[in-house]
Amino acid sequence: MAFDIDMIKTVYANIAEKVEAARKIVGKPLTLSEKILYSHLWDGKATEAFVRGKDYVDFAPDRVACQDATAQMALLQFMHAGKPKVAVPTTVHCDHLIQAKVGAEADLKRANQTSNEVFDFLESVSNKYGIGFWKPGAGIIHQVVLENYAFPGGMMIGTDSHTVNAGGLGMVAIGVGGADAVDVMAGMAWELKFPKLIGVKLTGKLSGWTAPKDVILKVADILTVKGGTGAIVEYFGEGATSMSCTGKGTICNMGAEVGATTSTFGYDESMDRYLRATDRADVADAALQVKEHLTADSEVYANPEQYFDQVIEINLSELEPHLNGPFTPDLATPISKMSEAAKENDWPLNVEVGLIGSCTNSSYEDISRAASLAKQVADKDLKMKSEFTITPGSEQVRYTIERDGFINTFNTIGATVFANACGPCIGMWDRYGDKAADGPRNTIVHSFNRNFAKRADGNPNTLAFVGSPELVTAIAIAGRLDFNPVTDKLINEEGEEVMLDEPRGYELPPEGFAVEDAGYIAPKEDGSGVEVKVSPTSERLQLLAPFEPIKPEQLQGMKLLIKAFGKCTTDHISMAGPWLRYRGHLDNIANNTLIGAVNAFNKKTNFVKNQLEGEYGGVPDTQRAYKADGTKTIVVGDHNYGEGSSREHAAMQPRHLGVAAVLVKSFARIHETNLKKQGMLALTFADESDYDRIQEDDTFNFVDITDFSPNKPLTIEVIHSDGSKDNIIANHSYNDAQIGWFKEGSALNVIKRENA
Ligand code: MIC
Ligand code: SF4
Repeated sequence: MAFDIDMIKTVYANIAEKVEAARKIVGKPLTLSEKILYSHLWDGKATEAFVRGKDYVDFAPDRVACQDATAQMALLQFMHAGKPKVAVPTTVHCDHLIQAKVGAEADLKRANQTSNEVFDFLESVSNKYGIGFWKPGAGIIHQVVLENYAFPGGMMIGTDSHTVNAGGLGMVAIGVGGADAVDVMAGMAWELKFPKLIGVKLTGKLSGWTAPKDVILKVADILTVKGGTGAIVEYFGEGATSMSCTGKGTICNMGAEVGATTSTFGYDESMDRYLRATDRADVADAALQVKEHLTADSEVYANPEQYFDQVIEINLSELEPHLNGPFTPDLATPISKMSEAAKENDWPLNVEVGLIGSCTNSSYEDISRAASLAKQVADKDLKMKSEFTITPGSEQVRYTIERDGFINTFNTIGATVFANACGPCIGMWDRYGDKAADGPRNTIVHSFNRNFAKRADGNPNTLAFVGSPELVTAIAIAGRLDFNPVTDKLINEEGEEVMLDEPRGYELPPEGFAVEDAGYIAPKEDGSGVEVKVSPTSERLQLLAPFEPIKPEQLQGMKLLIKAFGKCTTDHISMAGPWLRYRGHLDNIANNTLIGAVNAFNKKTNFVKNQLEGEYGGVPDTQRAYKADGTKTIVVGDHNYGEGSSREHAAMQPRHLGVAAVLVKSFARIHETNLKKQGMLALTFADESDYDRIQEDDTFNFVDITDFSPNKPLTIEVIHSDGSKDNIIANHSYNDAQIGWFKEGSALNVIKRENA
C-alpha cells in the first residue's frame, strides 16, 4: 500500500555499479555506511573520495518523513518554495499533539477537538502537495516508518531526531530540521558533512533479562551524550545478527542520545523476516538479490580498526540490564549497582509509575516480553506496586497485541493504555494538571529514550530512569528502583517469597500482524485545486514572513541575551509539552524562547539582565525589548549546545526575536545546521576558556564580519562594562553556500530566489 516498491527497485538496480565505483575511488573495502552514502550521491556515481568529518557532500535521499510538531513549520516553509508537488515520497505523521491523560479513546477524541485546526492544515497541505498523511492515532512516526517505508540500503531524512530508528532495517536515516526537509521535498540536493564512522562489534548473545535496549544504554555510557557527534555508528558481529530487526531499531533510535548522525546495521535474516511479516515480501525479495551490497565488505568486519575511526566492543553474553538517568540518558547504572548508586545520590527508591512503549520500544517483541511479566502478577499472587502505562507505537502493533490477548493481560494489572502517540515521552502527559511546575520529588522508570528535566510530565522534580520494557515492567511490579529481578525476591499476597521468571516473548506475531484501519490517507493525484487555509487570527498557525538578512552594521554594539550554564538542550531553548500547541505559530511559540536555560550569572532560569534598562526579566520579554530597540543580541553556551531534538523552532524563535549569533563551546549537529539555515551565526570558541571571559554587561562587535569566509575564524571584540576589552576568536564551519544563506537571510530565501 503505502510504500514505494518502484523507487526501491530503482535504488537496487543501480547499487552494484555505484558501490563498485565508490570502492575503486576510496581504494579499499567499504563499510555499509559508506556504501549507502556513496550510492546516494546527488551527482550520481562517486568521482572523489570524501574526507570524513570534513567534506560537505550533496546527497539524494530516497524519502522524507515529518511529524506533526515539526511538519507545521516545515510545510509552512515548503509553501514558499514554489513547487506544485514534493519531489520524493514524503509522509506526515500525527503523533506529538495527542496528550495522554485517561486512556486511548478519550485522549484521541480530545486531541481531535483541541488540535483539529492543525491536523486539518497538515492534511490539506499533504493532499495538495502529494504527501502521504497518517492521521492522529495511526501511530508514532518512527514505528510507522519502520513498518511501512524503511528498506535496507536506503537513505532517508526526517524532521525528528529519532528518524535514525530506521537504521534497524539497514537504512541510513537521519534527523534534520524542517528547512533541510524542504530542500529534499523541493527536489534539491541535501547537504551533510561526510560523517566519521564508529564501529560497534557485538559479540555473544542476549539472554535472560538483558534486551537490545541495554546495548544502547551501555553505548551511551561509553560514548556520552556527545561522543557520537558527526559520526555514523555501524553495528556488526554475531551479537548483531542474532538480534531481532525491531531490537536493532531500538538501538538505532537511541543513537540520537549519543549525538550520532545515525546508526545502522548490515542486512541479515532478521530484516528479511521483518519485511515479510510487515507485508513487504516484494521488498524482501528485491533486497535478497543485492544483499552483498547491503552490508559491509567482509574484510571490514574482520579488521574493523582499519576501517572505522573508532571501534567499541560489547559482549552481549556479559551485558547486564541497565537503568540510565536521571536527567541525562548517558548516566548508566547496571541494575546490580542500583541499590548503591541510589543511596549515594539520594534518588527516591519508591517508583511511582512505570511506562512502556513509545517509538523506541513498542515492538511486538517488546510488548510480548513485558506481558509475560505482567501475567506473573496474577500467577504468583503479586500486587502491582507502581502505576503502569503503555503507549503502543502504531495501530498495527496495538491491534495485533489486543488480538493476541496482551492488552487484556495488561488490563488485569490495572494498566492504562494510552493512544498510539508520543504522549508521556514528550511532556504530553497530564499527570499533575497545572501543578506540574512544582510537583513533588519522585521517581519514574520508562522505556523511552530521553529523560531531560520536565521531559515526561513537566515536573522538574521527577527523576526519570530509562530501561528496557522488561526491566521497567519488573520494577513497576516491585515498585522499587533498586529491584534487581535477576537476584531479588518479592513477597506476594500470601507472604511467600517469589521470583519473577525471565521474560519470554515472540520476535514477530506467530499469527502475523493484523489491523483494520492503519490510519493512512493517500494524497490526491492532482492536488492543485486543494485550498490550504490559515486563519489570520489563529493562535496555532501563522504564515511565515521571510527573514531579513542580518547586516554587518547590526553586528556592532550587540548585547548579551544570556550566557547559558551547563546543559542547554533544545528542550531548554524551546520547550515541548504544553508549548507543542504553538509549533505552527512562530510569534506565539517565541514566548518560550530559552526559558529553560540556566543563566550562568545567577543560576536561575528565565531571569536575565536587560542591559537597556538595567533590570532583570524573563528571556523572551527581555529579548523583545532589545528587538523593539533595534539591538541585536548574542547567546553564549557551553558544550553540545542544542542537543536533543531536531526542532528548528530552537533556531527560528531566537532569529524571529532578533538574536543574531550563538557562540558556544560546541554544538549538536542538527541544531548547528538549523541556525545556519535560518541565516544566523553559529560559532564556537576557538579557546574554550574564553567562555569565562563573557560578562553580563558585555557589548559585542563583530569586527571582521565583512570578510566572513570558509575556514577563516571571526574575531569578536568584547567590551566589558569597566571599559576593558577582549578579542575573542570564534571558529565556524560555514562553507560558501551556507555563507550565502547568512547573507540572504535564510536558506529558504535562496530557494525562493532560485525558483522565482
Ligand atoms: C523529541 O523526541 O524530542 C521530539 C519531540 O520527537 C523531537 C522533535 C520535536 O521537537 O518536535 C525530536 O526528537 O526531534
Ligand atoms: Fe515521539 Fe518520544 Fe519518539 Fe520523539 S522520542 S518521536 S516524542 S515517542
